Amino acid sequence: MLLILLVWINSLTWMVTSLEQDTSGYVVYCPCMGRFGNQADQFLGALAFAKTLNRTLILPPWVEYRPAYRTSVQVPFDTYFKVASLREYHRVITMETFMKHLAPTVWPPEERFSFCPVARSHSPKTNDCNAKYGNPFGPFWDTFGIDFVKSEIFGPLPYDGQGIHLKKKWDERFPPEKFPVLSFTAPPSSFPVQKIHVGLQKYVKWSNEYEQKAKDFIKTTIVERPYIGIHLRNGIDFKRACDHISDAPRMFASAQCLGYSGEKGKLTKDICFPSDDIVIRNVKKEVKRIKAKVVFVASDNRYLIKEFSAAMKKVKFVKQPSDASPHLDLALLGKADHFIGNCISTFSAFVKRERDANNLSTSFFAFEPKKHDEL
Ligand code: GFB
Repeated sequence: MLLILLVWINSLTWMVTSLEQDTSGYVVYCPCMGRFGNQADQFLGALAFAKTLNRTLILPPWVEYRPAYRTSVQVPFDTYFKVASLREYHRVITMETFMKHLAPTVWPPEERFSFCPVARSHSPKTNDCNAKYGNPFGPFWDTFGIDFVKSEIFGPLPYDGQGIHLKKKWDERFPPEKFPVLSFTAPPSSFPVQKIHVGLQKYVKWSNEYEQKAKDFIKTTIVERPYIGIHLRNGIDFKRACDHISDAPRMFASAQCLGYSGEKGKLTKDICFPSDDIVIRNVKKEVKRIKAKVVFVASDNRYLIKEFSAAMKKVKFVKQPSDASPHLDLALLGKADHFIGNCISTFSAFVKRERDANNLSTSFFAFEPKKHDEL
């Protein structure tokens, strides 16, 4: 009873203090580049940036692209992830709460400036961020009825970097009293995620809803352990992207297996787009190694369930029913006893980071890490 009371008082205190204006200011941005894996990569850098500037991060909704919709769909951040876990690292508030309770006083319409490193070209106005030009830019800000009265082109001021110097530079140019909200047209962070920010994944925890969905799926469909989770990224978009590996040896999330300086190996076509044969061989090897009873397959295209079942008769292969939720796939891959991912995919990278934070193992298709004496 006492514990419940304490938790209640704690959350009440949080609500009261977080709904007071943070005089150190806020950072908000549109996750306007890429789909979930890309957005999640950039989120970690943006979280670190807000902490460095000692401004509250306004958690933007996730931007999703659904077949039946003409424009992007904005899904509140806390649909998928717990806000409270992020507060163990830094002050955050959801965009919905900020816009409803704080924006009318902290960020009135006449003070809404958009921030971009350089003017966006191919857009209507020159020397302007054109923050609402195109999809998802316009639909994102329209979700909250936000219009901008002015652009602040902040380049060459960097957003990468750490510590007091970066904060000082930003505070000098954009003091919080005059610019309470820094509102970026795109994430103020690098893509792919920088090495120093990878560990922030430990503050990203699934919402109760997704935690429960994953537990239910494990109980009713996976049933037996150990289970291996695999991510097959084999849609046509990825096949096309993999045709360009020779021009981009550090493509997307490749650092997660090859290392940030390429010190653990070289990018190959097979790592990017492994053949069915390679995939089956790799799964077989891990099934044998951990004596897996079940393999959970997540994919954006081909699941190979028939092929796997023919090659491993005693193992059960399962997937979500059609219209698989990407987030439930991610949560299930994160909870597996072993995970085999696609090294280039940022969707796989989200799983790998979560698993690393929980000391769970990951390997990648067509990739053998160099032994120590080969490095
Ligand atoms: O997340 P994402 O940036 O990962 O984009 P990559 C891939 C999207 O495809 C996901 C869907 O956000 C999902 O919507 N998807 C991929 C999946 N795998 C699965 C899966 O196993 N299950 C379900 N349900 N959905 C790269 C991008 O995608 O693809 C690049 O980083 C580029 O920007 C390239 O677009 C072609 O990193 O895999």
